[in-house]
Amino acid sequence: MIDQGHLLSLLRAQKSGMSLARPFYTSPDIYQHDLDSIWYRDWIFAAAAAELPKPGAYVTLQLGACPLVVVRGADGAIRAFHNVCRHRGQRLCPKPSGTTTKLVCPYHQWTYDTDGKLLWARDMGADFDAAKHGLKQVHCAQTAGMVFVCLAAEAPDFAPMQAAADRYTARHRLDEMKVAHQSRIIENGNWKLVLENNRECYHCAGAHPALCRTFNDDPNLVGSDDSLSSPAGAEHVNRCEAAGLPSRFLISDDQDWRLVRIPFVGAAVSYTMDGKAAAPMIPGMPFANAGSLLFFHYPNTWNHFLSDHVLTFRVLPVSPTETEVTTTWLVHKDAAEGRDYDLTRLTEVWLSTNDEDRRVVEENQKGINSPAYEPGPYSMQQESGVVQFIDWYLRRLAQSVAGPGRIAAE
Ligand code: 3BY
Ligand code: FES
Ligand code: FE
Repeated sequence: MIDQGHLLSLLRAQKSGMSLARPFYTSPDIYQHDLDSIWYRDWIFAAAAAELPKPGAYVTLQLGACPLVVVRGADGAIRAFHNVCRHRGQRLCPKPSGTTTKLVCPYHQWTYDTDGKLLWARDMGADFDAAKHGLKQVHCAQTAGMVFVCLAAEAPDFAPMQAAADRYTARHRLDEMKVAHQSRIIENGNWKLVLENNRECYHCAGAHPALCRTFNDDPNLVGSDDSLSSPAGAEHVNRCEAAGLPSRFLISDDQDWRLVRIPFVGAAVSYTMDGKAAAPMIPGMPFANAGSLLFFHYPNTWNHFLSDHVLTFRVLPVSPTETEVTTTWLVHKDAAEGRDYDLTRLTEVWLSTNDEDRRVVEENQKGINSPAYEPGPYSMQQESGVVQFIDWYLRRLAQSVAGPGRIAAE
Protein backbone atom coordinates (compact mmCIF):
# COMPACT_ATOMS: atom_id res chain seq x y z
CA MET A 1 0.00 0.00 0.00
CA ILE A 2 1.27 3.46 -0.79
CA ASP A 3 2.29 5.71 2.07
CA GLN A 4 -0.39 8.43 2.16
CA GLY A 5 2.16 11.13 3.02
CA HIS A 6 4.26 10.17 0.02
CA LEU A 7 1.21 10.24 -2.25
CA LEU A 8 0.20 13.64 -0.87
CA SER A 9 3.65 15.07 -1.53
CA LEU A 10 3.54 13.73 -5.10
CA LEU A 11 0.09 15.27 -5.60
CA ARG A 12 1.22 18.61 -4.20
CA ALA A 13 4.26 18.65 -6.48
CA GLN A 14 2.07 18.05 -9.53
CA LYS A 15 1.68 21.18 -11.67
CA SER A 16 -1.53 21.83 -13.57
CA GLY A 17 -1.14 21.51 -17.33
CA MET A 18 1.91 19.27 -17.01
CA SER A 19 2.22 15.54 -17.61
CA LEU A 20 2.38 13.37 -14.48
CA ALA A 21 5.54 12.61 -12.54
CA ARG A 22 7.17 9.26 -13.37
CA PRO A 23 5.82 7.26 -10.39
CA PHE A 24 2.24 7.78 -11.58
CA TYR A 25 3.16 5.80 -14.70
CA THR A 26 5.54 3.24 -13.18
CA SER A 27 5.08 2.65 -9.47
CA PRO A 28 3.44 -0.63 -8.38
CA ASP A 29 2.18 1.19 -5.26
CA ILE A 30 0.45 3.91 -7.26
CA TYR A 31 -0.90 1.28 -9.64
CA GLN A 32 -2.42 -0.50 -6.65
CA HIS A 33 -3.77 2.80 -5.39
CA ASP A 34 -5.34 3.46 -8.83
CA LEU A 35 -7.06 0.07 -8.57
CA ASP A 36 -8.29 0.68 -5.02
CA SER A 37 -9.42 4.26 -5.45
CA ILE A 38 -10.71 4.24 -9.05
CA TRP A 39 -11.01 0.83 -10.69
CA TYR A 40 -12.64 -0.94 -7.71
CA ARG A 41 -15.01 1.97 -7.07
CA ASP A 42 -16.28 3.15 -10.45
CA TRP A 43 -18.55 1.70 -13.09
CA ILE A 44 -16.33 -0.21 -15.52
CA PHE A 45 -17.35 -1.06 -19.08
CA ALA A 46 -17.30 -4.86 -19.36
CA ALA A 47 -18.92 -5.85 -22.69
CA ALA A 48 -21.31 -4.75 -25.37
CA ALA A 49 -24.75 -6.23 -24.68
CA ALA A 50 -24.55 -7.60 -28.23
CA GLU A 51 -21.73 -9.86 -27.02
CA LEU A 52 -24.37 -11.61 -24.91
CA PRO A 53 -27.04 -12.22 -27.57
CA LYS A 54 -28.86 -15.12 -25.88
CA PRO A 55 -29.33 -16.82 -22.48
CA GLY A 56 -26.15 -18.55 -21.39
CA ALA A 57 -23.82 -16.22 -23.33
CA TYR A 58 -21.02 -14.94 -21.12
CA VAL A 59 -17.95 -12.69 -21.23
CA THR A 60 -15.13 -12.72 -18.70
CA LEU A 61 -12.76 -9.94 -17.73
CA GLN A 62 -9.93 -9.41 -15.29
CA LEU A 63 -10.51 -6.26 -13.26
CA GLY A 64 -7.35 -5.79 -11.22
CA ALA A 65 -7.15 -8.81 -8.90
CA CYS A 66 -10.75 -9.79 -9.65
CA PRO A 67 -11.74 -12.21 -12.39
CA LEU A 68 -15.36 -11.43 -13.31
CA VAL A 69 -17.98 -13.10 -15.47
CA VAL A 70 -20.89 -11.30 -17.08
CA VAL A 71 -23.66 -13.66 -18.17
CA ARG A 72 -27.14 -13.49 -19.64
CA GLY A 73 -29.48 -15.60 -17.54
CA ALA A 74 -32.33 -17.84 -18.69
CA ASP A 75 -34.67 -14.94 -17.85
CA GLY A 76 -32.80 -12.68 -20.30
CA ALA A 77 -31.29 -10.49 -17.58
CA ILE A 78 -27.57 -9.74 -17.67
CA ARG A 79 -25.77 -10.21 -14.34
CA ALA A 80 -22.16 -10.02 -13.23
CA PHE A 81 -20.39 -12.24 -10.71
CA HIS A 82 -16.97 -12.80 -9.28
CA ASN A 83 -15.63 -15.53 -11.54
CA VAL A 84 -14.49 -17.51 -8.52
CA CYS A 85 -15.88 -20.90 -7.51
CA ARG A 86 -17.35 -21.02 -4.00
CA HIS A 87 -15.77 -24.44 -3.39
CA ARG A 88 -12.02 -23.87 -3.35
CA GLY A 89 -11.82 -20.74 -5.43
CA GLN A 90 -11.08 -22.02 -8.90
CA ARG A 91 -11.57 -19.49 -11.64
CA LEU A 92 -14.91 -20.69 -12.92
CA CYS A 93 -14.87 -19.65 -16.59
CA PRO A 94 -11.33 -19.53 -17.99
CA LYS A 95 -12.30 -18.47 -21.53
CA PRO A 96 -12.76 -14.83 -22.64
CA SER A 97 -16.30 -15.63 -23.79
CA GLY A 98 -18.66 -18.49 -24.56
CA THR A 99 -22.17 -19.85 -24.31
CA THR A 100 -23.28 -22.40 -21.74
CA THR A 101 -26.48 -23.59 -20.09
CA LYS A 102 -24.81 -23.84 -16.65
CA LEU A 103 -21.53 -22.54 -15.25
CA VAL A 104 -19.58 -25.68 -14.38
CA CYS A 105 -16.38 -25.38 -12.39
CA PRO A 106 -13.57 -27.18 -14.22
CA TYR A 107 -12.01 -28.40 -10.93
CA HIS A 108 -14.71 -30.49 -9.15
CA GLN A 109 -17.69 -29.63 -11.30
CA TRP A 110 -19.72 -27.57 -8.85
CA THR A 111 -22.48 -26.34 -11.09
CA TYR A 112 -24.10 -22.91 -11.00
CA ASP A 113 -27.16 -21.56 -12.73
CA THR A 114 -26.63 -18.53 -14.97
CA ASP A 115 -28.28 -16.47 -12.21
CA GLY A 116 -25.44 -17.46 -9.85
CA LYS A 117 -27.30 -20.06 -7.79
CA LEU A 118 -25.34 -23.19 -6.86
CA LEU A 119 -27.33 -26.06 -8.37
CA TRP A 120 -25.14 -29.06 -7.78
CA ALA A 121 -22.13 -30.06 -5.67
CA ARG A 122 -21.22 -33.75 -5.36
CA ASP A 123 -20.88 -35.51 -1.98
CA MET A 124 -20.96 -32.46 0.24
CA GLY A 125 -22.96 -34.13 3.00
CA ALA A 126 -26.39 -33.56 4.50
CA ASP A 127 -25.39 -30.36 6.31
CA PHE A 128 -24.21 -28.58 3.21
CA ASP A 129 -26.32 -25.55 2.35
CA ALA A 130 -26.12 -24.83 -1.38
CA ALA A 131 -28.04 -21.59 -0.89
CA LYS A 132 -25.07 -20.19 1.02
CA HIS A 133 -22.65 -20.96 -1.79
CA GLY A 134 -24.00 -19.06 -4.75
CA LEU A 135 -21.66 -16.92 -6.83
CA LYS A 136 -20.86 -13.50 -5.41
CA GLN A 137 -22.72 -10.94 -7.45
CA VAL A 138 -21.37 -7.53 -8.42
CA HIS A 139 -23.28 -4.47 -9.58
CA CYS A 140 -24.24 -4.59 -13.25
CA ALA A 141 -26.09 -1.98 -15.31
CA GLN A 142 -26.58 -1.11 -18.96
CA THR A 143 -26.70 1.96 -21.11
CA ALA A 144 -26.11 2.62 -24.82
CA GLY A 145 -25.98 -1.13 -25.44
CA MET A 146 -23.00 -1.37 -23.08
CA VAL A 147 -22.80 -3.46 -19.91
CA PHE A 148 -21.01 -1.86 -16.96
CA VAL A 149 -19.98 -3.51 -13.71
CA CYS A 150 -18.97 -2.04 -10.37
CA LEU A 151 -17.10 -3.72 -7.52
CA ALA A 152 -17.85 -1.10 -4.87
CA ALA A 153 -20.06 -2.08 -1.96
CA GLU A 154 -22.15 0.94 -2.91
CA ALA A 155 -22.01 1.81 -6.59
CA PRO A 156 -22.05 5.43 -7.75
CA ASP A 157 -25.38 6.59 -9.17
CA PHE A 158 -25.62 5.14 -12.68
CA ALA A 159 -28.92 6.83 -13.54
CA PRO A 160 -27.72 10.24 -14.84
CA MET A 161 -25.26 8.74 -17.33
CA GLN A 162 -27.78 6.05 -18.27
CA ALA A 163 -30.50 8.58 -19.06
CA ALA A 164 -28.15 10.72 -21.16
CA ALA A 165 -26.38 7.91 -23.03
CA ASP A 166 -29.65 6.09 -23.75
CA ARG A 167 -31.12 9.30 -25.15
CA TYR A 168 -28.09 10.12 -27.33
CA THR A 169 -27.76 6.59 -28.70
CA ALA A 170 -31.44 5.66 -29.09
CA ARG A 171 -31.48 6.08 -32.88
CA HIS A 172 -28.45 3.78 -33.23
CA ARG A 173 -30.68 0.88 -32.08
CA LEU A 174 -28.11 -0.77 -29.87
CA ASP A 175 -30.56 -3.55 -28.95
CA GLU A 176 -30.60 -4.58 -32.62
CA MET A 177 -26.83 -4.82 -33.10
CA LYS A 178 -24.57 -7.83 -33.45
CA VAL A 179 -20.83 -8.25 -33.10
CA ALA A 180 -19.06 -8.16 -36.45
CA HIS A 181 -15.53 -8.32 -35.07
CA GLN A 182 -13.50 -7.99 -31.89
CA SER A 183 -9.80 -7.36 -31.35
CA ARG A 184 -7.84 -7.60 -28.12
CA ILE A 185 -4.36 -6.14 -27.77
CA ILE A 186 -1.92 -5.56 -24.94
CA GLU A 187 -0.19 -2.20 -24.90
CA ASN A 188 3.02 -2.07 -22.88
CA GLY A 189 2.15 1.17 -21.15
CA ASN A 190 0.37 2.43 -18.05
CA TRP A 191 -3.42 2.66 -18.42
CA LYS A 192 -3.29 6.46 -18.07
CA LEU A 193 -1.02 6.74 -21.11
CA VAL A 194 -3.66 4.85 -23.11
CA LEU A 195 -6.37 7.26 -21.94
CA GLU A 196 -4.18 10.34 -22.46
CA ASN A 197 -3.42 9.24 -25.98
CA ASN A 198 -7.10 8.87 -26.70
CA ARG A 199 -7.97 12.32 -25.39
CA GLU A 200 -6.02 14.28 -27.98
CA CYS A 201 -5.52 14.35 -31.72
CA TYR A 202 -2.23 16.29 -31.56
CA HIS A 203 -0.60 13.01 -32.60
CA CYS A 204 -3.15 12.08 -35.28
CA ALA A 205 -1.57 13.72 -38.34
CA GLY A 206 1.79 12.08 -37.54
CA ALA A 207 0.55 8.70 -36.38
CA HIS A 208 -2.74 7.86 -38.11
CA PRO A 209 -2.63 8.16 -41.92
CA ALA A 210 -5.68 5.90 -42.39
CA LEU A 211 -7.80 7.45 -39.63
CA CYS A 212 -7.03 10.99 -40.80
CA ARG A 213 -8.74 10.32 -44.12
CA THR A 214 -12.05 10.61 -42.25
CA PHE A 215 -11.41 11.73 -38.66
CA ASN A 216 -11.33 15.47 -38.20
CA ASP A 217 -8.34 16.35 -36.01
CA ASP A 218 -9.67 19.80 -35.12
CA PRO A 219 -8.81 20.00 -31.39
CA ASN A 220 -12.05 21.87 -30.68
CA LEU A 221 -13.97 18.73 -31.65
CA VAL A 222 -12.31 16.21 -29.35
CA GLY A 223 -10.82 18.27 -26.52
CA SER A 224 -12.49 19.69 -23.46
CA ASP A 225 -14.22 22.27 -25.65
CA ASP A 226 -17.93 21.92 -26.43
CA SER A 227 -17.26 21.45 -30.21
CA LEU A 228 -19.35 24.52 -31.08
CA SER A 229 -16.29 26.77 -31.41
CA SER A 230 -15.42 24.71 -34.47
CA PRO A 231 -17.64 26.00 -37.32
CA ALA A 232 -17.88 22.48 -38.75
CA GLY A 233 -18.73 21.17 -35.29
CA ALA A 234 -21.47 23.74 -34.72
CA GLU A 235 -22.98 23.17 -38.17
CA HIS A 236 -22.98 19.41 -37.56
CA VAL A 237 -24.57 19.61 -34.12
CA ASN A 238 -27.30 21.92 -35.42
CA ARG A 239 -28.07 19.77 -38.44
CA CYS A 240 -28.21 16.55 -36.41
CA GLU A 241 -30.25 18.06 -33.58
CA ALA A 242 -32.73 19.43 -36.15
CA ALA A 243 -33.15 15.85 -37.40
CA GLY A 244 -33.86 14.62 -33.86
CA LEU A 245 -30.38 13.29 -33.04
CA PRO A 246 -29.17 14.49 -29.64
CA SER A 247 -25.68 15.78 -30.42
CA ARG A 248 -24.78 18.75 -28.26
CA PHE A 249 -21.73 18.40 -26.00
CA LEU A 250 -22.82 17.05 -22.62
CA ILE A 251 -20.47 16.37 -19.74
CA SER A 252 -21.24 15.14 -16.22
CA ASP A 253 -20.68 17.40 -13.22
CA ASP A 254 -17.72 15.33 -12.06
CA GLN A 255 -16.46 15.13 -15.66
CA ASP A 256 -16.21 11.35 -15.81
CA TRP A 257 -18.39 10.98 -18.90
CA ARG A 258 -19.10 13.04 -22.00
CA LEU A 259 -21.26 12.79 -25.10
CA VAL A 260 -20.86 14.82 -28.31
CA ARG A 261 -21.57 14.18 -32.00
CA ILE A 262 -18.81 15.37 -34.33
CA PRO A 263 -18.52 15.58 -38.12
CA PHE A 264 -16.18 13.58 -40.31
CA VAL A 265 -13.84 15.14 -42.83
CA GLY A 266 -15.58 16.40 -46.00
CA ALA A 267 -18.18 14.00 -47.38
CA ALA A 268 -16.98 10.98 -45.38
CA VAL A 269 -19.65 9.00 -43.54
CA SER A 270 -17.64 6.22 -41.90
CA TYR A 271 -14.17 5.13 -40.75
CA THR A 272 -13.21 3.56 -44.06
CA MET A 273 -10.31 4.16 -46.42
CA ASP A 274 -12.60 5.86 -48.97
CA GLY A 275 -14.91 7.47 -46.42
CA LYS A 276 -17.95 5.66 -47.78
CA ALA A 277 -20.17 3.51 -45.57
CA ALA A 278 -18.78 0.19 -44.36
CA ALA A 279 -22.17 -1.35 -43.60
CA PRO A 280 -25.84 -0.61 -44.37
CA MET A 281 -27.21 2.41 -42.53
CA ILE A 282 -28.65 1.54 -39.12
CA PRO A 283 -32.45 1.70 -39.43
CA GLY A 284 -33.49 4.61 -37.29
CA MET A 285 -30.70 6.94 -38.31
CA PRO A 286 -32.00 9.94 -40.27
CA PHE A 287 -29.08 10.18 -42.69
CA ALA A 288 -25.70 8.67 -43.44
CA ASN A 289 -23.58 11.72 -42.70
CA ALA A 290 -24.28 11.86 -38.99
CA GLY A 291 -20.56 11.76 -38.18
CA SER A 292 -19.58 10.05 -34.96
CA LEU A 293 -21.20 10.28 -31.56
CA LEU A 294 -18.31 10.17 -29.07
CA PHE A 295 -18.98 8.76 -25.61
CA PHE A 296 -16.27 8.35 -23.03
CA HIS A 297 -16.57 7.19 -19.47
CA TYR A 298 -13.49 7.29 -17.24
CA PRO A 299 -11.54 5.27 -16.44
CA ASN A 300 -12.04 2.65 -19.11
CA THR A 301 -14.03 3.36 -22.22
CA TRP A 302 -14.40 5.58 -25.26
CA ASN A 303 -16.82 4.79 -28.05
CA HIS A 304 -17.92 5.85 -31.51
CA PHE A 305 -21.54 5.59 -32.67
CA LEU A 306 -21.77 6.00 -36.45
CA SER A 307 -24.70 5.82 -38.82
CA ASP A 308 -23.57 2.43 -40.16
CA HIS A 309 -21.71 0.81 -37.25
CA VAL A 310 -20.67 1.22 -33.64
CA LEU A 311 -17.23 0.83 -32.08
CA THR A 312 -16.73 0.14 -28.39
CA PHE A 313 -13.37 0.29 -26.64
CA ARG A 314 -12.66 -1.41 -23.30
CA VAL A 315 -9.46 -0.56 -21.45
CA LEU A 316 -8.31 -2.74 -18.54
CA PRO A 317 -5.11 -2.34 -16.54
CA VAL A 318 -2.97 -5.48 -16.46
CA SER A 319 0.08 -4.20 -14.55
CA PRO A 320 1.73 -0.80 -13.94
CA THR A 321 3.06 -0.88 -17.51
CA GLU A 322 0.61 -3.15 -19.35
CA THR A 323 -2.93 -2.38 -20.51
CA GLU A 324 -5.44 -4.49 -22.42
CA VAL A 325 -7.52 -2.75 -25.09
CA THR A 326 -10.51 -4.60 -26.53
CA THR A 327 -12.25 -3.13 -29.56
CA THR A 328 -15.64 -4.38 -30.73
CA TRP A 329 -17.27 -3.58 -34.07
CA LEU A 330 -21.08 -3.74 -34.04
CA VAL A 331 -23.38 -3.69 -37.07
CA HIS A 332 -27.13 -4.06 -37.43
CA LYS A 333 -28.20 -7.68 -36.96
CA ASP A 334 -29.79 -7.88 -40.41
CA ALA A 335 -26.51 -7.02 -42.14
CA ALA A 336 -24.84 -10.14 -43.53
CA GLU A 337 -21.07 -10.37 -43.85
CA GLY A 338 -19.99 -10.73 -47.48
CA ARG A 339 -23.35 -9.52 -48.75
CA ASP A 340 -23.85 -6.24 -46.85
CA TYR A 341 -20.42 -5.57 -45.44
CA ASP A 342 -16.83 -6.58 -45.94
CA LEU A 343 -14.99 -7.28 -42.70
CA THR A 344 -11.65 -5.90 -43.91
CA ARG A 345 -13.27 -2.68 -45.07
CA LEU A 346 -15.15 -2.36 -41.79
CA THR A 347 -12.17 -2.98 -39.51
CA GLU A 348 -8.97 -1.93 -41.30
CA VAL A 349 -8.87 1.72 -40.25
CA TRP A 350 -9.23 1.10 -36.52
CA LEU A 351 -7.08 -2.03 -36.53
CA SER A 352 -4.29 0.16 -37.93
CA THR A 353 -5.13 3.05 -35.62
CA ASN A 354 -5.06 0.83 -32.54
CA ASP A 355 -1.72 -0.61 -33.57
CA GLU A 356 -0.34 2.88 -34.22
CA ASP A 357 -1.59 4.03 -30.81
CA ARG A 358 -0.09 0.93 -29.18
CA ARG A 359 3.34 1.85 -30.57
CA VAL A 360 2.97 5.48 -29.49
CA VAL A 361 1.98 4.43 -25.96
CA GLU A 362 4.81 1.89 -25.70
CA GLU A 363 7.42 4.42 -26.80
CA ASN A 364 5.90 6.96 -24.41
CA GLN A 365 6.28 4.47 -21.54
CA LYS A 366 9.89 3.74 -22.54
CA GLY A 367 10.81 7.41 -22.43
CA ILE A 368 9.02 7.97 -19.13
CA ASN A 369 10.92 5.04 -17.59
CA SER A 370 14.15 7.02 -18.09
CA PRO A 371 15.60 9.00 -15.17
CA ALA A 372 15.87 11.83 -17.71
CA TYR A 373 12.08 12.11 -17.98
CA GLU A 374 10.49 15.11 -16.37
CA PRO A 375 6.88 16.22 -16.72
CA GLY A 376 6.37 18.36 -19.80
CA PRO A 377 3.70 20.92 -20.73
CA TYR A 378 0.51 19.90 -22.51
CA SER A 379 -0.57 22.11 -25.41
CA MET A 380 -3.67 23.94 -24.21
CA GLN A 381 -4.73 24.33 -27.81
CA GLN A 382 -4.31 20.69 -28.76
CA GLU A 383 -4.42 18.70 -25.53
CA SER A 384 -7.20 20.24 -23.44
CA GLY A 385 -8.85 16.81 -23.36
CA VAL A 386 -5.74 15.31 -21.78
CA VAL A 387 -5.62 18.11 -19.21
CA GLN A 388 -9.29 17.40 -18.47
CA PHE A 389 -8.51 13.69 -17.96
CA ILE A 390 -5.43 14.35 -15.81
CA ASP A 391 -7.31 16.89 -13.68
CA TRP A 392 -10.07 14.31 -13.18
CA TYR A 393 -7.49 11.69 -12.17
CA LEU A 394 -5.70 14.00 -9.75
CA ARG A 395 -9.01 15.07 -8.21
CA ARG A 396 -9.91 11.43 -7.68
CA LEU A 397 -6.58 10.70 -6.06
CA ALA A 398 -6.85 13.75 -3.82
CA GLN A 399 -10.33 12.60 -2.71
CA SER A 400 -9.06 9.07 -2.11
CA VAL A 401 -6.39 10.18 0.32
CA ALA A 402 -9.33 10.75 2.64
CA GLY A 403 -10.10 6.99 2.39
CA PRO A 404 -10.54 4.60 -0.54
CA GLY A 405 -13.67 2.44 -0.84
CA ARG A 406 -14.00 -1.24 -0.20
CA ILE A 407 -14.73 -4.12 -2.54
CA ALA A 408 -18.23 -5.54 -2.01
CA ALA A 409 -16.98 -9.13 -1.69
CA GLU A 410 -14.46 -8.35 1.06
O1 3BY B 1 -10.88 7.71 -30.45
C1 3BY B 1 -10.93 8.90 -30.24
O2 3BY B 1 -12.00 9.41 -29.98
C2 3BY B 1 -9.71 9.76 -30.28
C3 3BY B 1 -10.00 11.17 -30.51
C4 3BY B 1 -8.71 11.73 -30.91
C5 3BY B 1 -7.79 10.61 -31.16
N1 3BY B 1 -8.61 9.44 -31.20
C6 3BY B 1 -9.01 9.15 -32.50
FE1 FES C 1 -14.73 -25.36 -8.04
FE2 FES C 1 -13.82 -27.35 -6.58
S1 FES C 1 -12.94 -25.40 -6.89
S2 FES C 1 -15.60 -27.27 -7.80
FE1 FE D 1 -4.42 7.82 -31.66
